Amino acid sequence: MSTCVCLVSLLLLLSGHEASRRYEDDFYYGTFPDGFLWSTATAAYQVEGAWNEDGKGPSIWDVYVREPGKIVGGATGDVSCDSYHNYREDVQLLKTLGVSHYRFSISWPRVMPYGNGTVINQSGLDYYNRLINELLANGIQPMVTMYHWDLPEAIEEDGGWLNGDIVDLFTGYAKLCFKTFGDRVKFWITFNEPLVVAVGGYGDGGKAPGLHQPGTYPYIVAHNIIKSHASTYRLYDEEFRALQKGQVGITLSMVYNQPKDPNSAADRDAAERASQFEHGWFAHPITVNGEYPDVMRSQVDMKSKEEGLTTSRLPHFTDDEKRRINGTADFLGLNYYTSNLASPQASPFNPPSYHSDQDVLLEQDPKWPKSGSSWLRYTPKGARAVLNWLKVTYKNMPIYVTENGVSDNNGSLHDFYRVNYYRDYLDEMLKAVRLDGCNLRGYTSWSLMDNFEWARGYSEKFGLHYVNFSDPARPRIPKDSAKFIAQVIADNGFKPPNSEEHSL
Ligand code: PNW
Repeated sequence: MSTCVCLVSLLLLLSGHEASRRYEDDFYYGTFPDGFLWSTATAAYQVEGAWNEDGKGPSIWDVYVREPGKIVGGATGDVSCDSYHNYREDVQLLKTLGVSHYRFSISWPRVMPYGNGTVINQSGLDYYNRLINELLANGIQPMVTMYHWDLPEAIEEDGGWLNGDIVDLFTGYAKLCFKTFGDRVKFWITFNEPLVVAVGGYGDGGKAPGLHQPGTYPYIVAHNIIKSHASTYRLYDEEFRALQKGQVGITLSMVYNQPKDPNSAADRDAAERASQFEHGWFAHPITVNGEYPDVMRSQVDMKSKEEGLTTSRLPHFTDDEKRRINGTADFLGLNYYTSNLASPQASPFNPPSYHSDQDVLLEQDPKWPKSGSSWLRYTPKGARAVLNWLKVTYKNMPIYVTENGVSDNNGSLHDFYRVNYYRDYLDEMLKAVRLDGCNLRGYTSWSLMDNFEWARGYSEKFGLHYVNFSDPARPRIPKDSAKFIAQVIADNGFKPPNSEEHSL
């Protein structure tokens, strides 16, 4: 009897203590909740091609890829997968995968060649109408990103995201999208990864338009993106929501910042600081209180002062703007690929940059398995951890994984490492839902097919389908990972190996 009581209390103690780490090293069999959304993704510049066809205006990427030395192999997205002409085939691939949704983006300069209302390109609108109608005819719902990095070049010539006029221009473009497609599109993502636009495009210059002012531009760009997002959300509320009944959110790229030594308070603080700079930068004003995270405000204010500046490099929202910005996401989109180890690092303030403002050293463990991209290592546990971080930090608001995937450099059809990656990452997400109560509503793989991987050209491939880029017809062939994902979707998760219906 007393042994029994002892055992029970020991078990209780252990389960309480270990609750957040249940099944940490085990595979967990189970299914996602009913109604879980399954999707796969592409982006306009990465797949469409037809860069100057039928009245499309140039985007900053059409210009950037023509600058010598910017893109591996001098590649461009001029043709890429040629989805502009092959979209019917794309929809058939989606049908075979069994997805409920398809995430694609609209190219702003394809529908507004100058980015403003002076010219509306009907041929561009027709293309997206054809794609949306083809999806719906095949039982697939569109999930639409309005901005996946391809700004109209005409707007960049007026300062792009650095010029506050862009807020009204973007809202005008968003209005055209809601008006034209909103009868059929119920899932809107205003921006894909604003951090990459701000830091990659205007801070370190590795992405279009390739500007390099790392201490100031990223903060100005992000400020204008947040205002554009909020203005678009308010527009939907005021003019479209009652009739169209869709949802509007924003997608953030989230590396999971893990304390280098979990037992060190300084490392835990560093990890939290990095996460607030990366994710809180956008999620905090939009979902918490209309302001940047406290730690970001204090760090950048302090560094600005040290440099002798009289105003902070991190701008302020007015009270009116704060009210307008707070509460403008029906969901957060999460792009999760990899993790970092965080520890404190006192950075010199000269030269100031978004990175040095954080006083954090971010690195990866060389033992983590590599991929075809230098920044991406196999870190499935971060998927569960980042979902738990979001749950705690943003009051368990609805989350959709809007990208997750892995690259190689050869486009192999027998991509067992990608199958392993998807299986392990998805299983960690399943644990987050079933064991930790995270509010994850859907999952999107990146990508439907191999495509133009920005500055890496065609040298890094993320596709579930192989694309032959030397064949003018751009044929697509399913990889083993496509069959695997189709099975997971059919099972809505992972059935135990002895389950009768399991057909793998
Ligand atoms: C995403 N990170 O970018 C983009 O949305 C896609 O267009 C792109 O093709 C895909 O990932 C693969 O690179 C990311 O640092 C940029 O973790 C940075 C990170 C993740 C994704």
